[in-house]
Amino acid sequence: MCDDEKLEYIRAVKCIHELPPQGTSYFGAVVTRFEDFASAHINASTAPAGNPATIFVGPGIHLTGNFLPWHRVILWEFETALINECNYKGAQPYWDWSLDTVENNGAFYDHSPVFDPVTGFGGNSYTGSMPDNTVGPAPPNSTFPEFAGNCIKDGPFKDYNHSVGPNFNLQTPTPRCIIRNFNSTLANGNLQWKEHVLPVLEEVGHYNFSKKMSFPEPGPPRGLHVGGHASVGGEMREPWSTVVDPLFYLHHSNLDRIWAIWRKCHLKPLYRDVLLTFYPTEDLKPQNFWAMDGPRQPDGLGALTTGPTSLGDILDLPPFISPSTSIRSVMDTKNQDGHGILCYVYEKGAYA
Ligand SMILES: [Cu+2]
Repeated sequence: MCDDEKLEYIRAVKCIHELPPQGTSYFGAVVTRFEDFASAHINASTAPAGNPATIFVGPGIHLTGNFLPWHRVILWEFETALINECNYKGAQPYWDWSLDTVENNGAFYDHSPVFDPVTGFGGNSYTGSMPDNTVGPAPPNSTFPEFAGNCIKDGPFKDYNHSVGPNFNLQTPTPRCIIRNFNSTLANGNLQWKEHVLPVLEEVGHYNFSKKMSFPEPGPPRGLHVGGHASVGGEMREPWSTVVDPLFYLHHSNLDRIWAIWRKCHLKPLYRDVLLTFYPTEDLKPQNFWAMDGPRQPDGLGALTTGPTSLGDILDLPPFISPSTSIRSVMDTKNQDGHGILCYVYEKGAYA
């Protein structure tokens, strides 16, 4: 993107921060239109069982078959709102964080152009990074701790307050700044193209692909999804209220782009027909390839919902965002089969 395009996107994101919310009758904590979208993510992520904050309890959107489709639809609706409500003239940008890792001629994550104070989203916390072992205690009813970080030091969102969150709070306005806590070690250890993205693209079967991208294995933050969140740190590391940092949309657009690249590579028409006819292994069964098998267990909390996820499954969205829609409707970004709601493609990046 050239600087004019970056500034136009930032203008639109600031604009949507300044519009009034539409979701207050559902979620008492939202105070801006931007937070309407944040509340949709918090809500769909589901709170622990019994938490009254969750009104539209869905099957959860992390560690699940609907992980990539749900995040795709919220990106689409966010972009649509920027265009319709803030007269945005561009497209939703993605952040190829691999360009900010050592792989790219020794690039240093903290100096990413994405963090530029004028043409980007501002940088680290005003106190710099602090060790992750300073994270605070887990909030009530949650197994996730409050993560370390301080208010961002500069950039267009430095003085913005958010009222939804932390974590799954949707009803009590809790004004606070965006906190960050950069971790370049995590970026270099999770976000390089050749070492980390390519092996994910080589996975066969949607379930394996999605799992490897999102939560490859237990232990410290790792993988493209969690690694990308945790490298920014602070609020971005919160499973629920991560969306109050606008970087959420850039990070998830890149994951969505990698999904689109994966589909392009693995869904060549002939190859697809062969798969659908023979599917010799579990991974290649049509339901795995198309429809994302696997358990749905919201954020590792609550009751286990068993798969398989199907193309007909509904992606929950609150009515002040858009009508809920099916996974089928977001599988093809170009809607070539006519079942869809999307119309976009990703511009070619440095590697793919
Ligand atoms: Cu999410």
